[in-house]
Amino acid sequence: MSNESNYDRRQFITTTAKAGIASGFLINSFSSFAKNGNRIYHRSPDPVTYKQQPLPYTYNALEPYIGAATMELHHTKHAAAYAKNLAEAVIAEGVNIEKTSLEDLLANISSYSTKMRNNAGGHYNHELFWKLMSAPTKAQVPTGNLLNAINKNFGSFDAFKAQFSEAAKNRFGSGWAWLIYTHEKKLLVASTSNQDNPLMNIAEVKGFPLLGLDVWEHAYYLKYHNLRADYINAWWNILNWQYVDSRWDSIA
Ligand code: MN3
Repeated sequence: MSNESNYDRRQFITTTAKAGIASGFLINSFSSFAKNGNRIYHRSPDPVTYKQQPLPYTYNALEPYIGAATMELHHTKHAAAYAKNLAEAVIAEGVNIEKTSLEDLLANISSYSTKMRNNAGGHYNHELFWKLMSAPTKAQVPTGNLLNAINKNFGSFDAFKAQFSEAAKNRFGSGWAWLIYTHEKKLLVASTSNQDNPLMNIAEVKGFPLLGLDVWEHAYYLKYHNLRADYINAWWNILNWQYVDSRWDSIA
């Protein structure tokens, strides 16, 4: 932790330089997750707070790929419920949210109830998900460092996209697909069921989530019905690589 102040300085520069993430997330400089009982610290570029935040764009901003009705329901009903239930669980289970970051709570999720697991995961995942998307005018590929890392880990950008899309398609039932940065400093594609995520100490594959895709039916059913693969294909058009790049640049 000796470089924390250096990191704070770097994070401030990074955060204020990047459009869209300059709105006061400097609450926790570090987040952590556990591996074999050891604390591994990752620099969280943009920690998720316990309270649901407003969408960073209008409901129709992601059209035609995700419709306004889907976004409104998803944010005001589904995601809002996770945030509300998380707030209840935090009180019921005596979590001091001033002292415990959401990422730390996820790293110790096995110590809490199923309600906490489902809703802390649900809240974290959705708050991240909104920021991972933007109107379909932004760059469609990562730049520089992250693109190099993807090429190195997956062979090519297209090979990564194919592997991620397969993971999203093949997740049975409800869940998420992820691109994570592991303790072994590798980029990996993973998927989790329900509202679990790779920050949780119970996750099969653990790591820091660079990006995640919600493949619950509520995320796509109004427009795509049962055609999850069409939703996944469409989603690449609204993935905000600029934001993913900023996450990568802050931890790698
Ligand atoms: Mn959802």
